[in-house]
Amino acid sequence: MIEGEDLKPRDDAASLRKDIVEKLFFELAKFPDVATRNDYYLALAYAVRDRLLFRWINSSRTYYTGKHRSVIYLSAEYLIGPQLGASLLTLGLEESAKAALAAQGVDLADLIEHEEEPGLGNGGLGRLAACYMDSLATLDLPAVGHGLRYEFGIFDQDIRDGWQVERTDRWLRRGNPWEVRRYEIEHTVGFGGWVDHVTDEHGKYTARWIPAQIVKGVPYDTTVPGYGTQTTNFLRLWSAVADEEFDLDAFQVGEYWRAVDQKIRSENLTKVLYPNDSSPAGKQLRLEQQFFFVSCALQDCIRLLLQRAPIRDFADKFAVQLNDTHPALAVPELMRLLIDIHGLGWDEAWDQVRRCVAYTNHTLLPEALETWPLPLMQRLLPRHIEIIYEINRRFLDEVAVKWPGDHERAARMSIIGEHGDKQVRMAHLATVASHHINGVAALHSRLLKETVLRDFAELWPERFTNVTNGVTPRRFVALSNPKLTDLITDAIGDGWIKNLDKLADLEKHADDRGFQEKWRAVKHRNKVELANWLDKTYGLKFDPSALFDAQCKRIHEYKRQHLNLLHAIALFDRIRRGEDDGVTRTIVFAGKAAPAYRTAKLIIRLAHGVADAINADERARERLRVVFIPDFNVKTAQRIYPAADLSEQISTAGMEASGTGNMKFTLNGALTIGTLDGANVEIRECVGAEHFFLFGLTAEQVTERKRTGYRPYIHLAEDQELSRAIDLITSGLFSPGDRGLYAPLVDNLVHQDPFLVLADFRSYVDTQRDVGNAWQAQAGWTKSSILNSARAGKFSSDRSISEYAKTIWRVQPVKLK
Ligand code: NBG
Repeated sequence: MIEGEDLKPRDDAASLRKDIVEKLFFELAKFPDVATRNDYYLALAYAVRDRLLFRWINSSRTYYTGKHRSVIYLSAEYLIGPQLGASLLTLGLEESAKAALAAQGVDLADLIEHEEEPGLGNGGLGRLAACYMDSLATLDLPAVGHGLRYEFGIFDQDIRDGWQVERTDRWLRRGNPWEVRRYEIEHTVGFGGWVDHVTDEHGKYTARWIPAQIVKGVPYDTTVPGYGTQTTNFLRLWSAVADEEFDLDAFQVGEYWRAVDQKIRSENLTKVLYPNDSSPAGKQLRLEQQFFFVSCALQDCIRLLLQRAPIRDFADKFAVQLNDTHPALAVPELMRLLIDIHGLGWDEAWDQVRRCVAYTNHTLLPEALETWPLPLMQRLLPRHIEIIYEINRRFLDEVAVKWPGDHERAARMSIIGEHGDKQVRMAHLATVASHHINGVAALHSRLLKETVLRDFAELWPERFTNVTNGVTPRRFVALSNPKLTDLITDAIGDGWIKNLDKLADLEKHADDRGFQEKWRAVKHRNKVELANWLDKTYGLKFDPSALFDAQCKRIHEYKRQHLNLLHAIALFDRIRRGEDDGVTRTIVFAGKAAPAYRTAKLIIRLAHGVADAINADERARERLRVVFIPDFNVKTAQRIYPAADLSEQISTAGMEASGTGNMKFTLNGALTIGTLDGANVEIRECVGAEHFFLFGLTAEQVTERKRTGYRPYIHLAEDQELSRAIDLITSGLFSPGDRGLYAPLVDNLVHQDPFLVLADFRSYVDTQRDVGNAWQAQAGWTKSSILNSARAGKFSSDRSISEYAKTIWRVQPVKLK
């Protein structure tokens, strides 16, 4: 008999080389002499995948017989990044792979570079989901991430004449070697139609939903290996295909086109990711996507559960986490499945939901809180809307008991919003159903309780908690910053990769001149590499000895890239006026704008305008550069963090829920200039106020300014440097031939300034002067840089996931057999 162990792939270079050539032959039908770079990439990826599958099968076998509870992570987005390098790191295969390929005359680095990442997310929220999957596996926690397999992920960003231009992301065009399609699993998902209410011969009332349209969901699985453990979990992404049985009637009456049209429409469901960052699109297709994937996920959980346990064990077996409100339809869908399909009564079903569902909120911005028009939801999900109404009725009874006669409060709390057109408020639905509701940083969780969910926090204070975000040190240090990794590991051993608090051992080296020297050399080398890559790829130039000042994130007014630009313009203006503080700076931007977000796109245009004007000025360009790196994604992010000296975290206080880029920069030794917003607050607490450049109004002061009537133009009168910067924009210096180009941006700043850019300008620019001074005292700067890394242990996603596991999910690690 063949046993699993007999199949175990061997990891030495010779075995791996044989496997690669075998994959070339038998998967790709190529012999080495004619194999392209993509062929070699795929062959290596398949060989690596075999090793991942081997681990995965062992995990699945353990889970299959176990009695543990698993995490079901529901997220509409996962930004997992390129897989090859990360898999080699986890499997400890880098050296063998390098040698195996070298023997074939192929360069590993070239194949890693070749890989195109699946951009199945917009930004922080999707990347957080990916970091969490990594930590779940690393901590041996059984978990499945469910999501959508978009055929086109987030658009690729080109820059033409300084403008963002979007290109479709055809990430699947060269094949995706990392996924496994599961042909044996499929679930049907209904839309539209009507509901029959029947009372059977035993007097039992039942509802039966007769959908008008049926779509099939099929899963594609991607392994998620844990680091330093054999545990391997998986991500299950659902893809929509047409339901043949349904199409058949149309065929029978000869309506070929109707049948085909139906098929095309079904398959459109998972075609494309909505490219909005923290602001919902309100489109029917988006609602369909949300329902589609949670329905598939829950049906899949029930399928697995019923193989071994009765339906009543659902909540004991699964902890269902809603990553923002995008998967909130899981609440009525689970109710429907339990009641209509599996015969539970309302109370029993609600008890199951309440014991397994928890909700993470990721934003306070009112415009970003999801609501769906009631008529749309009624038409698309007639049974679910009945269930939502019943949940709401019972919930409002509870509110009336606590606050009798307080109709205003009841209206505020209702799941159905009655202002103007009726809406379903997804955050309320998620909150009412969840045993825990958490924000993503201490400040955010506090503001959540004080503002958007205040009434709920008064009703159920015990349900509210905080879990500050974290990032995986595997991808964002060990993989992306190998030189720093070696330096740290030489100094303190490699335990920090799995236990990031161990970075604290670096503190004792912070004053050591020799260590500082090496630390600085690593940063410098990383900058040189980035500079070479930028020059080669985009012809963009910067001086690696300059202070590398970086703001990399989605472009949004609340994140205030335009505040950063006003500073750049002020520096340019100073240089032109003959003031020189002796600091050479490169100010780097990277990030995508939502395609319909005009102001964000104009900010990108301004960044290019400023960059061009500086470049054209011989004196200025020696001191100052503005560089916009196109197409920010996980792959480019991995190049930027290791090279950064200064991390820009300058959102209006109270607006950024947490931020996670801030953590990635800190871990890689960048110092932060930032407001007291999101996780910046905790980063500053950890690294120490003297190693953090704080500026700006606090969240409370921001609220107060707005309450008392904020008038931005008074700052123009008070601050000459500010008014000159604004004048330079309107002068046309940054838009030759079109003076009015930035008028919408400038008018908005001067007259409305909803994000208090002008109010924070002086404080920001003065603090940037402190940055410049600190930079010139190299030893002090390097010491701060070391301490930033050393004290950032808290920001590991392993810490976040341990907190979720203990306080929210009540799940235990499972050791593999
Ligand atoms: C984003 C916040 C970030 C936060 C990430 C991850 C949404 C809705 N929110 O501040 O803007 O870091 O979520 O929690 O995308």
